[in-house]
Amino acid sequence: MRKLFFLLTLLIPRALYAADGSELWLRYKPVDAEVAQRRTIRLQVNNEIAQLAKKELDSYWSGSPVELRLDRSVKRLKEGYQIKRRGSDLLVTAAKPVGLLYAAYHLLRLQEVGADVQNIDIEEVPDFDIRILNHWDNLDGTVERGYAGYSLWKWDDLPKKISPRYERYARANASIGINATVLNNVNASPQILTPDYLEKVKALADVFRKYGIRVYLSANFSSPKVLGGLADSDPLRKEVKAWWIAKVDEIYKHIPDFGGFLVKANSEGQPGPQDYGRTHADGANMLADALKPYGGTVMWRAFVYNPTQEDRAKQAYQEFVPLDGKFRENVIIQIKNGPIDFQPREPFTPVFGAMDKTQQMVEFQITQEYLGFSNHLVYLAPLFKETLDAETFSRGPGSTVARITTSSAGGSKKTAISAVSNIGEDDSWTGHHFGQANWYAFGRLAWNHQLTSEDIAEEWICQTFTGATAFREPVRQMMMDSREAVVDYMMPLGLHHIFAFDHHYGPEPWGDMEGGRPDWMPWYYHNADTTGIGFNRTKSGSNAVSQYKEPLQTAYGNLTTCPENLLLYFHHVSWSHTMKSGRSLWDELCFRYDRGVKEVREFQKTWDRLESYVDQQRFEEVQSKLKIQTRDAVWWKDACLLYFQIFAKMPIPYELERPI
Ligand code: GCW
Repeated sequence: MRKLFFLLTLLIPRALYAADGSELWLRYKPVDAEVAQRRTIRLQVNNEIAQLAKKELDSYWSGSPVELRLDRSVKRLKEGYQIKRRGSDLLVTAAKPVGLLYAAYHLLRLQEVGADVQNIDIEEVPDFDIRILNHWDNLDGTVERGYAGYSLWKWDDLPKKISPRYERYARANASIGINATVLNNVNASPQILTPDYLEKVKALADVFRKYGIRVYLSANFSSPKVLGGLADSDPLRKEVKAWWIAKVDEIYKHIPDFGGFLVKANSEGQPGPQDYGRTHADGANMLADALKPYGGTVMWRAFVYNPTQEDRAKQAYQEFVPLDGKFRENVIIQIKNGPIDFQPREPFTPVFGAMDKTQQMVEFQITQEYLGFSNHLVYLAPLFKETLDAETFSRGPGSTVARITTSSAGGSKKTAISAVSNIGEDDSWTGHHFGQANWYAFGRLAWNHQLTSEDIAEEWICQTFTGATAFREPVRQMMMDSREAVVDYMMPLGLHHIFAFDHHYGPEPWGDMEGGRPDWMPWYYHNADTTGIGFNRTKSGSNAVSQYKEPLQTAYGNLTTCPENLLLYFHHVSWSHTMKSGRSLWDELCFRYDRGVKEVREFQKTWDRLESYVDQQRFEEVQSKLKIQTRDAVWWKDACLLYFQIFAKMPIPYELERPI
């Protein structure tokens, strides 16, 4: 009998869910006829998005009756909503139809996590106006830095054939408040702006619109020359401006709510205004002027660096800060969270807060280019929050990156936040089931950056797997520990960019290419020699610290006050330097690498213990990824320690595991 009972408990949770992860966190159970009878979902307005809100609740909401009300006069709500109890009903008010849709997903989320809505009285307004995914999807179906299969967008089938996945994609985004998407890679093919492709883009925009999602495109700065046959693409030339104006008109004829352009210019070989002796502002403003009559926005990236003598970490600041105040109102400078490139840990980019008269936005990377691709379980909410909560001191204490990027300096300026997507055509959407949590977390933080990483993880776990305490708590803990674990086994203490050349998967601290670009070589970043290790960015080195406001400049610049988790980012430190733990730097490095490996082994054990709570397929898929992660962690530890030991000339402490 007991055995039978045990077998049943194994079967029940598994039977409830789809096995391949394709439903993401949207695993609502359809309500039965009795519930549908008992509660009504009332809606007065006749609007497609509002109807969708009603439909979602009709299908899945099993609580009290709901009245969905549109009140355009409550302007402060923007895309937000209020949910209140009125007698036995719930009253939902929004200023825009999409607010009703977001409220519907809010209610369903509360239902899934088992929250009490008896005395509900909430008002939610998104922190950022534009909450946007960047797809680095190429027109040939490949995805740059994509680890979840080919692109979702089937360009050859569009516009005639509409994959059902487009709508599922839009719904998933709407459920977490994402309201915009850039369809194509920032290394943009000019072809995306041809009439044929605009038809295809229009077909996607038509699907996304009813979920409140606007389409943006990455534009290649040479498009006038390549597509229009002009002699060049000089932004100050009359014909070039006219070409863009006509192109923008054409786009809006197809897509009346087109969002605008994302541009990577004069970066890693991409064309840009500097090709013609013009500035980033000249380039961005020309596009902004063309978009302005339609309310469109230019997101102009600050990810620029060249193989000069100058420290790569300083270059975005040097190119952009002098242009402060020169950009049009509808230009937003899109800045990667860290000065180098989406590393496991970097300080925040000092451009944040250094351009008071210019709208700025963060670019995060959800796809794990530098974090073990879709093989490693790394929950990114803590990383995102580390940047958003970073204190820049630009306008005194409290000037966090979040505060700077959520406040627009008046006028018609919009605020925005972006992240490079990890989505592909894989059944699980993201390659790793836990990669879904990072898509989810980005959306939730873009809506409310004050949510805690723990709370977001809880929500996601309850909706994606189960709310059972015995499952939820250890999984949440594993997620919370995962970011520090990856820092430990890849690049502790402020080490950065010691990845294998080009693909960025494994370690290659020894990497050096005769005649190659020095700023693409790991040695450039770790500078290990017999005296020590680390990049000297203090006054006696590249002086990148000078780009930070006081008191950060002094704190980072001083060996004793620099946070240890950024030590080797800012300092070249002697191997025998005494760390806060009392260990030498070398021993500390060994200890951290070893700790990273141990942590991932714990993740394996945690997951194995939870087998009975997860369907077989997802259980095994996560289990096998954790095996890869553990092997990779050992590989990282051994490779880095054995290599650095050549310089440190010190033994690996005996209590730690020997390299294999
Ligand atoms: O992180 C680096 C990537 C490139 C990427 C570039 C960028 C799209 O290695 O693949 O190109 O950054 O952000 O522009």
